[in-house]
Amino acid sequence: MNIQWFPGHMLETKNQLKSSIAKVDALLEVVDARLPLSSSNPFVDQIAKGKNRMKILNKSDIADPQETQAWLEYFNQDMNLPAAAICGTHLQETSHALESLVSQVNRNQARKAKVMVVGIPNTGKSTILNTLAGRKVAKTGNVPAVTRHQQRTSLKGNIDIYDTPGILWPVIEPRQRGLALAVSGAISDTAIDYHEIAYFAAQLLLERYPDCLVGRYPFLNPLPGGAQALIETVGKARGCLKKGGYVDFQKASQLIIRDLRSGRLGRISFETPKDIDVTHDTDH
Ligand SMILES: Nc1nc2c(ncn2[C@@H]2O[C@H](COP(=O)(O)OP(=O)(O)OP(=O)(O)O)[C@@H](O)[C@H]2O)c(=O)[nH]1
Ligand SMILES: [Mg+2]
Repeated sequence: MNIQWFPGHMLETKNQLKSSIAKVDALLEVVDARLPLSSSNPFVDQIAKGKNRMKILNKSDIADPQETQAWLEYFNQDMNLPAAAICGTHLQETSHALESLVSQVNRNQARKAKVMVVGIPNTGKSTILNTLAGRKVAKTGNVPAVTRHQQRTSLKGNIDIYDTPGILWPVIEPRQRGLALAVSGAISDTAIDYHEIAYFAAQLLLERYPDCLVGRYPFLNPLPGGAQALIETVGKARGCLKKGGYVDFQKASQLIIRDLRSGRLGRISFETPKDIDVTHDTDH
């Protein structure tokens, strides 16, 4: 079964984007640096045709720096798509990315440059907007689908910037992509099974980031051989127990996911350019 989460406002946003795209000069596409390909919405490729565009790998402060570098090379060189990695609360990084995008816009300085911020939920679009504006103009939050309406803000440099609600697509396939998105926090908790996404996360951590696991959970000595054993050991050690002393897998799973999402497990990327073609299709 594939993950499905497509609340009504996303369809409405999609239609609004289609009709308002002609009015903007450039698109600032915000993806999650930990999974830059899985968090890229194929719909953006469709509406971006002929537009100035920049892919922003946000949350790079909690992504694996080596993988982020590999992704930047992939987008900038292999895909010929301007890309930058930033932390959304960092003024210099966000301003630099915006300036570089606006500099591509062919305009008379007297005319406003119109930039639209687009992407999937929870990638940090509104956070970036607040950083650029230097004040809280948009609501942000650590759950997906915080922004529900398009919002225009005027920035210095004669720039109008539009924040938009994050959008996904009706059925997220393949399953691996849905799981990576769920682990990142892009999909509502109501549409996911914590145990299943923790299993996926545990496999990733065991295979690619064993040192991060030991750093956060020093009691993992030796490292468990599989995902289920890892969740169970963490649950036992951290007191996630049910009556009778059995491990509460739901609680243990939530604990691991929280640690991973917050960066407490270290700087972790969920995918690398080497995974390409194995997990992606673009026909949505
Ligand atoms: N570590 C880290 N967290 C970030 C960064 N940018 C944003 N966040 C956090 O990510 C969460 C989502 O941020 P928002 O700005 O609300 O995301 P959004 O893309 O506007 O989300 P929607 O409105 O739901 O589409 C918040 O908890 C932010 O504090 C970043 O660069 N690094
Ligand atoms: Mg938002």
